[in-house]
Amino acid sequence: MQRRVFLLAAAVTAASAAKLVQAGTNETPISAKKFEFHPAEVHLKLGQPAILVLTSEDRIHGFKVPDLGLRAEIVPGQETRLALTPDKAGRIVFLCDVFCGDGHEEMEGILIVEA
Ligand SMILES: [Cu+2]
Repeated sequence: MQRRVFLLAAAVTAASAAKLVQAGTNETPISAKKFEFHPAEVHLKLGQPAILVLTSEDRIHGFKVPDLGLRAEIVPGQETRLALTPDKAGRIVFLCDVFCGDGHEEMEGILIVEA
């Protein structure tokens, strides 16, 4: 079954993204640095709009969720906001897709969508 994702905004400025934030939308911060995401495990609710607020502590990283067809770049000094509404419960891997050094291949985390 094909997953549907409502991508409202990718890599937009915090100012314009703020207009998209609606009451009840969960904001989840995720920070990136060589070679990890923190938190590496993010819990989302099935069917509930969420915004991932991505920041980097050191250099440009990527944030890719292959199963959802989502990706963004995380640039130091900026917030990258990704809006999504998970429509399927389960575990979804996210990873860095911008080569950032020797530990790049292990730089990943997981979205856990709970029903
Ligand atoms: Cu990387």
